[in-house]
Amino acid sequence: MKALIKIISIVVLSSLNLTFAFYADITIDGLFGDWETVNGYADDENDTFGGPKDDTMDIISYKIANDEKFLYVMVVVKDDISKGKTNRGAYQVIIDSDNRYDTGIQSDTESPYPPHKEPMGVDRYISVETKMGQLLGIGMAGFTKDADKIGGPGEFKIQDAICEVQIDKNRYELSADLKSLGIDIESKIRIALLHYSAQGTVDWTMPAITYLVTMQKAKVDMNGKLVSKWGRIKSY
Ligand SMILES: [Ca+2]
Ligand SMILES: [Ca+2]
Repeated sequence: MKALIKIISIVVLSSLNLTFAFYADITIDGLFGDWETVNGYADDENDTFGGPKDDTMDIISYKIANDEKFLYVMVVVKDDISKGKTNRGAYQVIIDSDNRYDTGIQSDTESPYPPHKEPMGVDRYISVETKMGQLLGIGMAGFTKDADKIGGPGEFKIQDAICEVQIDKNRYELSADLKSLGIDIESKIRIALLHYSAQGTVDWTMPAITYLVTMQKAKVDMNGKLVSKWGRIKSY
C-alpha cells in the first residue's frame, strides 16, 4: 500500500495543472472494485490541523469519476469512520461548478476554508454527516453567483438533489447528480475535499483539482503523454 501511494504521489506531482477526467461505471453500494481503474490522487498522512488528532478525518487518497448523470467521489481516510468521537463529522466535496473564481463563495475570503493557493469560487458542496462515527446522511447545498457569505442569504439547500453515500470502514463513496450540481457535460470544474469535525479538526485537499466532466473514458487533455500512459495501463 505504501508503494502504491508513492506511485500515485509521483503521478500527481508530475501532472500539476492538468485536467483529469474519468468516465466510469460506478455503483454506490459499499463495494469498491468498480473504482480500481480510476485515477487516484494522494493527500499527506498525519496532516490534520486545528483540533485534536483525529485519524477519521485524515484524507489519504481520493478518486473522482462521472457518467452522464452523476459525479462520483471516493475517499480513503486513515482510520475507520465508525471510530469517530465527534458530534459532527462533515465530509465535504467542495465544487466550483463553472470553473469561475468570481461566482459563488471565494474560498480564500471565508472560513471554514483555511489559507491556500489557487482559490476557487465555490458554487456547490456535498456534505456527508456523521455523529459519533454513525452516518447521519448526505445532502447538497449551493451558493448564488453573487453570494458573499457562508450561511448568508446567498446559500441555499438543494432539497431535490439526488445524492447517495456508502461508508466501508476507512473509506466512503458518494454520488451526486450533475444537474443539481449545476455541471454541464464536457465542462471543467474544480473540486476539493474538506473534512472537519465539531472539535475543530480539519483536513483538506488544496489547491483544488481541475476535473473535466466528459463522456469519454479516461480522457486527459492538455498533455498527450499522460493520456497515452493511462490509456496503456487501462487497456492492459
Ligand atoms: Ca491527509
Ligand atoms: Ca464558481
